[in-house]
Amino acid sequence: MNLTIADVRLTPILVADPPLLNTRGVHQPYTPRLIVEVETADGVTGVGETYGDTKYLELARPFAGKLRGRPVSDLNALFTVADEVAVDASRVSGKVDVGGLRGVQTADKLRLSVVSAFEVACLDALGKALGLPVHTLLGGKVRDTVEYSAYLFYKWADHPEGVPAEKDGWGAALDPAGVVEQARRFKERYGFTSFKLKGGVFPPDQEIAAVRALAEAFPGHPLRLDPNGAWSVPTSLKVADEIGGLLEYLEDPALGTPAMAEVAARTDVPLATNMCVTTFAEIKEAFTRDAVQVVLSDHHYWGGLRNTRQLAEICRTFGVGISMHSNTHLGISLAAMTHVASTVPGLHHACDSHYPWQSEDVLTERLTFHEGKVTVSDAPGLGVALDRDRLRVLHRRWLDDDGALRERDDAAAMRVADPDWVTPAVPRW
Ligand code: GKR
Ligand code: MG
Repeated sequence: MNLTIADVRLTPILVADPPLLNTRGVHQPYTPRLIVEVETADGVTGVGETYGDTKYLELARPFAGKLRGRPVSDLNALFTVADEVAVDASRVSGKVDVGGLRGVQTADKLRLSVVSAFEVACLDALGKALGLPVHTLLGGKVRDTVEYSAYLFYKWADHPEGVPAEKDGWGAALDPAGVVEQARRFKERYGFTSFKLKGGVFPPDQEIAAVRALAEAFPGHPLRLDPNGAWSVPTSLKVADEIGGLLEYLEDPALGTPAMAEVAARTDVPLATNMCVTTFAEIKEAFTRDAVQVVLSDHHYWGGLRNTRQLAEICRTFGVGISMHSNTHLGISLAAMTHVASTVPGLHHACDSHYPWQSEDVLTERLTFHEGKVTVSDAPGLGVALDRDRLRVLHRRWLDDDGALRERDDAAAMRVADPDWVTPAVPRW
C-alpha cells in the first residue's frame, strides 16, 4: 500500500443559498465553498470541505503544494506545514469579527480553517485505503446516530428582485407564525425534535414572541435562541428572565467573554457559544470566569476532527458541555461532523446544521436525517462519494462569477435590498 500523497486538487465552488437573515444582513444567493481532494499514489482519493472565500484559497493553494510526497497518514505534519505558509496580515484583524459571526479573526485560525479540510480529506483517504471508517480512525464511535437540531431562520421568500438565484420553496418567515410554520416543515421533513432560532434580526421582543410561539406549538421540545452577540448585557438578562424557562440554552446573547461572564453570573439559563470560545487560547478565560456552559465546536475553524475531540476532552474536564456549530456547508462536512460527533461521549445537545438549507451538493447521494438524526456510516473513510459532474457545474458558476459572490458578505447582500444598510454596531439592542 502506498499512502504517499501524489496529487491534491482544490475546487472552489458557489453553492445556492436561500435569503436567510442574521444580525449582519442576509445570505447571498450563492456562497463560496472550497472542495479539497487528496489522492494517494495508489489512486485512493479523500475529500474535505471548507470556506471558499479568497483568503482561504490564498492559503490553501501554497499549502496544497507542500503536501505532495508526504504520507496521507501524517496528520500532525499538516499543522507544522501550515505554519510555513505566510498569512497576508491585511486578511486578519486579530479582533472579534462581528461580520464573520465566528469570533476572533487571527492568522492561526485562518490556517486552521484551511488545515481542517485537508485533515478530513486525509482521514477519508486513509480510511478508504485501510478499509476503516473515519470514526474508527478517531478511536471509535460511541453512538450509531448523531442528533441534529432544526436551524430556523427568519427569511424572505426570495432574494431581492433582479438578483439571479435559485428558488428555495420555503417561503418567508418574518414573524412568530412564519417561524412556527418553518419549524413544522423541518419536523415533518426531517423529524427534528429540537429547534434553534437564529436571532439578532428583529428587536428582542419579537424574537421572544417567536420563542414563545415555538414553545406553545412544540411543548417539551428543546429550544435555543442565538442573536450572535447582538444584545447588551441588560437586554440579554431581560430575555433570559422572560423566556429562560423555555430555553435549553441561550447562544451568544452578548459579544465576548467579559459580557458573557456578566450575563452568566446573573442568570441560571445556560449560555452556549460559537463566538467567544473559538480557539484553544480563548478557553482559559471563558472557563475560569464560568462565562459559558456549552461550547459549540466547529471542526472547520478548530482545525479538524482531532482538534474537535481535544476540545471535547477539555470541556469534559471542566464540566462544560459540548455540541456543534454550523455555517453553510455541504454533505462532506456533514459527514465529517457526524463521524467526529459519534466519537464524543458527553454530547448531550443536538448539533446544529445548515445542511437542510442547501438544495445543492457535490455528493452522488445526499445525506439524510431520520428522526432528526444522521446514521453514522461504517463504510471506509467518510462514506461519501463525490459527484464530479455536480462539482464541475458548481465550479463553473464560481468561474463565471465576476468576483462579487466569491466573498461571503451578508451586509453587501442586504444592501441590494436596502441601499442604506450599514453593518449594525454591537450591541444592537
Ligand atoms: O449563517 O447566518 C448564518 C449564521 O448566523 C452563521 O453565520 C453563524 O456562524 O450559524 C452560525 C451561528 O450559530 O452563530
Ligand atoms: Mg451561534
